Amino acid sequence: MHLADEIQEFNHKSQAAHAFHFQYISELLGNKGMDVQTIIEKIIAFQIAIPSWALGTGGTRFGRFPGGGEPRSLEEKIEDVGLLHQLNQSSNSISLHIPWDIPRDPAALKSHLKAHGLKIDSVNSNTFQDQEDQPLSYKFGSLCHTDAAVRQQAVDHNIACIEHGKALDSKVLTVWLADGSNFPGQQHFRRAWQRTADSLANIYQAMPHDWTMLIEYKPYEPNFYSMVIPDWGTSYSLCQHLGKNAQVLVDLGHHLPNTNIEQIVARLMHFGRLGGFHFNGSMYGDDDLTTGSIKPYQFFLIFNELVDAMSDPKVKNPPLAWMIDASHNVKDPLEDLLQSVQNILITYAKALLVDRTALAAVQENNDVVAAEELLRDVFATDTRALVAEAARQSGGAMDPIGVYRSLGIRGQLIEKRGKKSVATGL
Ligand SMILES: [Mn+2]
Repeated sequence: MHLADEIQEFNHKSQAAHAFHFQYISELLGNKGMDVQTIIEKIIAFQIAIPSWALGTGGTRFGRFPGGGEPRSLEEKIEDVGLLHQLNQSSNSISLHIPWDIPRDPAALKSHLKAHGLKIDSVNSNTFQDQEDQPLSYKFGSLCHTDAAVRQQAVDHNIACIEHGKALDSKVLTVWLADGSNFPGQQHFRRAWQRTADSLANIYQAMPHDWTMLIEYKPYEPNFYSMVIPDWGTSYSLCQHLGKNAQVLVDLGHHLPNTNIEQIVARLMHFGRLGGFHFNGSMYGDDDLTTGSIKPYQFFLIFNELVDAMSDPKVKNPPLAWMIDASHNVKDPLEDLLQSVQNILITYAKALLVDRTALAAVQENNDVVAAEELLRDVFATDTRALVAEAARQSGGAMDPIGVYRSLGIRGQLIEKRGKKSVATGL
């Protein structure tokens, strides 16, 4: 039986239970004057890119414990994302990492993508590690390096990424720099910023006019004293230096504990400079845990700001690139991604339920308790039936992980690819 038919059969089996939950939330929202079908259509339209490096089991510097059946090639990575998309109908693109996923035959790859209903999202450059055939080392930085020849090598690599992306119809280059210093005095802060800005300008100029450069920030790791781009302010300053096609990328895990990420998101959208989003879960730092697994309320508050700005016609922020950037070492990577997408959709759905007119009124009146209660009421609303209904209407599985497990898909992948196949990447 084909997977599409299997999905229909599973949906059919749980239809009665689903109808009960869906009826309840439909009445609840209907009584508040909301149109449930409009919300469902927004959930269906929300698509999250899957990074090619999240399809293998992640690890730490201490070890890696792959579960087998990992994709051995870019083609197999596309097959895995195609499988995810078939299950949840919400993962219609794949983000590539160069040089881990250099497309050898773009035409063949494009037809492979099309066959799976997918497209290429962003291309991601890598100047945080040395490649075997690379003449100069990034040990002391790439775009910020003191040696102009190293900077040029890193610029050329980013331009090569743009070329690979053009061949696959991508329109986004994501730049994350590991550049920084490990000890006080090692790096001159102002000169490092200026060299980075000049290098980025050379890449920006090589970018087609309809492309976007996303600049990601991170407070620490792999450098532990200073990072050249540690925070959103530095990313923003570089974007202003470059031009309107440069945007800040917020990665949820790239903040120090207790940072008010929802306020950062609101600020950047107010300035029209939020370009993309990397979803993951974080306890301490860049933990790359499953999205929404640790602080679901904070995640809701972030989505609340995103939806608030997206639904305000006065906000002139471009459409955002949504991507998962996580991979963990104790879960089946495909189950982890299915969980993450479900958590994102459930939280997005909650943010869609906020009565923005009522919230604005209590905010303007300084009614602290009413404002907080309004958000808490929405946060406590169970939106899973809305997400399940969106999946049902778009041909996906109402319970994607249930279907994945019942069909023994990991076992099939191990049989096909072997117990010891390990995906390229982190
Ligand atoms: Mn990221």
